[in-house]
Amino acid sequence: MSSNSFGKLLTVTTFGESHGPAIGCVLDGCPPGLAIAPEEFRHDLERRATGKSRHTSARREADDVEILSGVYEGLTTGTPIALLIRNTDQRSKDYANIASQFRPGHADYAYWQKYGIRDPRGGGRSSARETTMRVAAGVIAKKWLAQRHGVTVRGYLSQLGPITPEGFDWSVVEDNPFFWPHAAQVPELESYMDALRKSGDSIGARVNVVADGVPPGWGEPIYGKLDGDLAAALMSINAVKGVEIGDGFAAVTQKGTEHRDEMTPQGFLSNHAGGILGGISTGQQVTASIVLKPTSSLRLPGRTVNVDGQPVDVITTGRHDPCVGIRATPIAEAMMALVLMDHALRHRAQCGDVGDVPPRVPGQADG
Ligand code: EPS
Repeated sequence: MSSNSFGKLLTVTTFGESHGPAIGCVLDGCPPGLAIAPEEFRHDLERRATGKSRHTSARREADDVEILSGVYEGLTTGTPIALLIRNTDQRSKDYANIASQFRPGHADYAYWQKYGIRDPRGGGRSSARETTMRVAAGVIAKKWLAQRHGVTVRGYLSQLGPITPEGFDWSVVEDNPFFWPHAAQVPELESYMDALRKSGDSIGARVNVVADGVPPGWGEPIYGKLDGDLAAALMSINAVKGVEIGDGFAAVTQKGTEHRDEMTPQGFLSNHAGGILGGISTGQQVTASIVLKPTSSLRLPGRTVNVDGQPVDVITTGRHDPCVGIRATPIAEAMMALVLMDHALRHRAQCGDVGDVPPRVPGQADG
């Protein structure tokens, strides 16, 4: 399988470039009978889209989804679901000057070294435009998880540069362009971003994503761990440089007595593990956190080399996000939902009848 696909029983393949005629995906392995209509993609695609606030890229795409296959009379048929979105607002001339230069911190250098050829328009395949299709595929996964298992996947921005939330309320996350969980700080975020944009620089961010309602048992030891697959899926998002599950790197200073999640007949007393033990869900909330690096496309000049290896100063013009993390929340949700749905199907395939017989008590004779 090529690396434009992921998943085992539910596989997602995306294709397309930022300035090509279209982007798309094929979602294969979705069970039949799930109702899905083109307009159901709109909400999450708009949450991710550019051009929605002054704090993101000004490119304006309609992001209208065409369902090409796998759905008949509004229901999934069990065959591959192909989704297509046509690109309509490419401005490739912005990339004329940097076609022969490498932006420091950008994938275009590594692509050039690997393939010896690249589509420089909008970053080609390395563009965040590709994440549109992950979000589209994630809409189907979110719907199936909610209907079949009552699972919900939600995220929020948990740090923007130096700013961290001073309060938390899920109900305000969707009411501001940052997915920020504390309404009183939104003006501070606006001012920070306005000053940053004026300066021409960019900034990193952190996004937290959680799944509620995940039953115990999803995830496979050893090389198909739920946390391993989640980490890979989240790390595959453009600009992600770090992934944590549960307490993540904070565990380095924790004592065992602090980190372990003690259990009572009423349930767990804490959730440092992020809802996953031994690579398998425990029935607690599944929690993950990702860090996105600051955007490398900057109008501030930087030293680099051109394709001939000559030193040059590079300036990137065009419509770029000063903080890609601002739009990353729906992408992280989609990736978590797709991994969870894949594991739900895998669990059903191997262990679907485990609950039919009582678990064997160790040491007790059969019969
Ligand atoms: C991007 C650069 C910009 C963004 C784009 C991601 O593209 P362009 O230079 O063509 O305007 O607008 O994001 C999207 C188009 C999108 O839908 O997310 C990049 O370099 O990654």
